This record gives sequence, structure tokens and C-alpha cells, in this order.
Amino acid sequence: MTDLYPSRCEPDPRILPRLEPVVHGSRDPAAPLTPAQIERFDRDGYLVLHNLFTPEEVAALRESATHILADPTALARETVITEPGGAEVRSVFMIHRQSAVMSRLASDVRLAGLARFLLNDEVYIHQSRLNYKPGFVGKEFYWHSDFETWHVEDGMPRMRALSMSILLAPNSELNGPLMVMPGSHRKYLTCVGETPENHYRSSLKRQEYGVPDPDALAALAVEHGIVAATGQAGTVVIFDCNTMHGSNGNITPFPRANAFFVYNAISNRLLAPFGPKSPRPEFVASRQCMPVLDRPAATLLEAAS
Ligand code: 6CS
Ligand code: FE
Repeated sequence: MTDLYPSRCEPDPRILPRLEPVVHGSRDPAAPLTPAQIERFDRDGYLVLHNLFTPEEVAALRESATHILADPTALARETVITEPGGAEVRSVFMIHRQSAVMSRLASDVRLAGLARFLLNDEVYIHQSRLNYKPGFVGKEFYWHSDFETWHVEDGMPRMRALSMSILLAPNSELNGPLMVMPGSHRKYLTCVGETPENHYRSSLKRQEYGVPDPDALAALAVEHGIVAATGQAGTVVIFDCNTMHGSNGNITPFPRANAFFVYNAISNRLLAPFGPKSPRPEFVASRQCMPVLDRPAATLLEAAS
């Protein structure tokens, strides 16, 4: 397949136009989002849905996250990522296949239903993770476009995927919330530099390749601004696969725990990587493409009981 978004293969960075729509679904009255919400996601490349989950559901999700974190040895070892230079857990990947509660959360219609609408297709989980940004020691996630990595390193052909971050603790301006550049999703910033083999072993701790150059980032920030996606626990932040985002470290005592699910359109399943020879492993880039159930049997609280 032609590489429509070549990156990490030229000496100088470029800005290419986005070729796909942002909202693939039609704006019909049966849509699970209001016309204003649809337009905002289309325009900004992200959307904050406050209090999508009840306090009881949030409590169950936090208990599940605490249980997952309490015994990392019970998890597939490669899915547990520690902070650079430390032993604190930074992320746990593939949570939808290691926790019944997280599996049920991923298929919740309040999430998967929105993904099916926005992507106008059946969806599967490309990647899931619990990002813990522990108090005092949680490190930053530098600016990047997820799609640039998922295209180059995973072979994701088109921009027809999105992330949903479920806030399990308050994300304030202070404890390292997700920061986005509104509108940046319509520009594809190519990166320079080769991709090291098995890059994910270091990039999930601190990404140093597939990182846009400072001049392009500065120009993007001046043109689009930077917004912190804050909210109470139970809020959901939806962001397009190509929205430029990052987050600061957390030196407050208050952890910033979020569950992330990446929904990819079934029609956009991974091909061979467009960059390195060998594909990244299943836990970080799924090639099994199991469609998310649209009518899970139990409720979220039942799955947690
Ligand atoms: O490489 C990846 O897939 C992961 N890295 C970042 C910084 N965001 C997306 C994803 O978690
Ligand atoms: Fe990311």
C-alpha cells in the first residue's frame, strides 16, 4: 500500500495535510453526540465529556485500577512499564485483556458507541493502558501525534482511530493533565530520524524518536494554542489519533490515573509497519482485530462486583 503519511525517512520535517475526515459518521439525529459536540470534535480534534460515569462506577474503576497496580507480577510482564530511571509503574498496557472490569469498560456503549459513530465502522481495541502518573515522581509524555507512531511503527494506514481517556482521579491544571493543541489534528507533522529496532522498549518510558521538531511544534502552538483537558474523575476525554498532545510531569502529591482505550476502525486494521521491518508486539498494537461487543452482558457495576 502507498505510504500516504511518510515519516522518519527524510532529512527535513514537513507538514502534510490530513487526507481523511475527522468525523466519519453522518450528523443524523440518532447520533449519540449533539450536533454541537460533533462540530467541536471535528474542529478541535478532542472533546471533553464531563461526568460520563457515576461516582459509584468511578469507585469501582478505581478499585480495579488499584487491584491491577497492587500486584504487577500477576500481569504479563512486558505490559508493565516503569518510569524512566525508577521502579514506579508508569503504565500497564493491554488492560482490556487482563482485567474483567477494564474489558467491560472498553465495550461500554458510552465509549464504544461513540467510537463506532465517529469512525462510522465496527471498532476494535488497538491498544489499551492504565497511565499512572504517581504523585511527586510521574514523568512527562512529550509532545507527539499518536498516529505518527501507529502509522510508522504499527502500519496503521489511515487516520480513522481515536483515543478515549477515562479520568479515574481528578485531572487538574496541576497534576500533569493531558494537553492538546486544538485543531492540530488536521496537519501531519513528519519526523526526522530512523526508528531503532524494538523502539517501544524505550519509547513507552520516554519517546525520543517520532517526536516533532521544536520549530514545527512552536509554530503549531502559536497557531492553535494549548489547552489542558481537565475534569473530575468520571470525565472522558476523546481525542483524534492525530491530535498533537503531551503532558507534564506530576510533582504534586495527587496521582493522575487514567484508563486509555484506542479504538480503531475495523477497515483500518494494521498492515506491515511503514518504517521498521518488525511489527510491535500484540500488547501495544493489536493485530487480532476482535470487534468490541456492542451489547455486553453485564453492567459495569456487575462486572466489578
Ligand atoms: O507508542 C505508543 O503507542 C504510545 N505512546 C504514546 C506516547 N502515546 C500513544 C501510546 O500510548
Ligand atoms: Fe499519546
